[in-house]
Amino acid sequence: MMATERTAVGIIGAGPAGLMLAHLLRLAGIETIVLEARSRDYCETRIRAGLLEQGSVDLLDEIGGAERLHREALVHGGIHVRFNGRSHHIDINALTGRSMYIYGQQETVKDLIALQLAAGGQIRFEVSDVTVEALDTDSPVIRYVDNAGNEGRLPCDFIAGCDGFHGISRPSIPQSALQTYDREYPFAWLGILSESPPIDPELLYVHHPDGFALFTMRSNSLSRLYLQVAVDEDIAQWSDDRIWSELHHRLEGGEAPPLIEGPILQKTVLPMRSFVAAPMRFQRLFLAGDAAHIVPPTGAKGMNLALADVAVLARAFEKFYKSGSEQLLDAYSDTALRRVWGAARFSWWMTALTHVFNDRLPFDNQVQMSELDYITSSRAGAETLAEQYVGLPIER
Ligand code: FAS
Ligand code: PHB
Repeated sequence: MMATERTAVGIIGAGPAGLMLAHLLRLAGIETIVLEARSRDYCETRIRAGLLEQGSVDLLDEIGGAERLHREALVHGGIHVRFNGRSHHIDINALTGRSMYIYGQQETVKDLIALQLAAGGQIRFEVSDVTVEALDTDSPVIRYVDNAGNEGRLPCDFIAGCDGFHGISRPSIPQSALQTYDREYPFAWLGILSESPPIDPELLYVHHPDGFALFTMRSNSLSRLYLQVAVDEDIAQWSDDRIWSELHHRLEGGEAPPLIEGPILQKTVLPMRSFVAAPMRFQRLFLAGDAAHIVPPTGAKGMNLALADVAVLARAFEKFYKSGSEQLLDAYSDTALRRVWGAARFSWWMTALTHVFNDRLPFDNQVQMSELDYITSSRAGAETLAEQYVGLPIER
């Protein structure tokens, strides 16, 4: 039986973008319904990003969603950058007055879901066959099948496509109306989650002749480690012993603290890509987060960009519902894309700075080493990295 209801903003996707948007709009008195393909449990346990910029934490504070974060997150003031067998500390807090927060993306998602449901928000999990239509009218519609197999038809004033890179929102926009910018990298990341204590209180980014490596963490007993591997690497070829021996090989040496091993709880190969779709709006459909852009995780920008997009979008909806003005809605795409390109450039730059490219000229490799030397020995160089890494304030 077809259920018909209506809401102001129909949101597709209960990731960081969709959930933050739903709550920002709730606080502005604007109704939403969130439609999510996966189960609540899946969304709350999916391992992804782990580093929050200061601006993202400020946003979570603003909506009253950071109480647990402030109890459990690890607050970082800097990072280590290692090359030619030597580590260099970049004191980001001293250079910018701002900090980073280590807090698993699934924890942020868990907090946002709890916040939204506690406030009476509507999140429909395990929906399927989601499609959008009538985007050129003032009553666009989301069609879907709910988790009991009932067809649903949801007319709304606006649709927010927060359904990630593989969602249905972006592909619903005619190709003629969308410009896409794409860059694939000739390598991937092998990432593990291990039950082992961090070897240092802060992150360690390593340029090694055999490939990039990153040491990060989720807590004082859970570490997250990444290795640069071939673009088509087969995880089945990587036993836990092989992973640990390669991590020892790239992360240790000189004054670096010894790596502490532990049971590997999860291991995956992550593709590396930069992708931007513009504009981030088509008629009454607005894209936010990974639905519109992907950055390589080297700069830890993915989740933070998703949150920044919806901070801008929420302000635009608020102005529309308060004053009828579409000025900020019309400006949304340009405003969001300015930050998106900044983060896309920084993420590409951090990747080019720290990874091994087999097709590079020896001259280029020397330039890379000189750039590593510059950002770790010049205050201006370190400051450039620091202000982008900790995240520029969200303009909205
Ligand atoms: P999300 O992808 O998080 O959320 C989209 C939601 O939409 C999902 O819940 C999905 O189930 C739902 N959805 C999809 N299609 C749908 C449909 N048709 N109907 C209804 N719902 C639908 N960034 C880092 O900085 N560090 C990392 O280590 C890191 N690791 C990552 C690992 C992986 C495997 C991936 C994919 C990304 C990773 N990222 C990482 C980037 C990540 O953090 C994203 O930028 C972030 O999840 C983007 O948030 P959203 O835009 O909300 O999209
Ligand atoms: C992570 O903690 O998963 C992480 C942190 C920083 C990065 C990438 C990933 O640059």
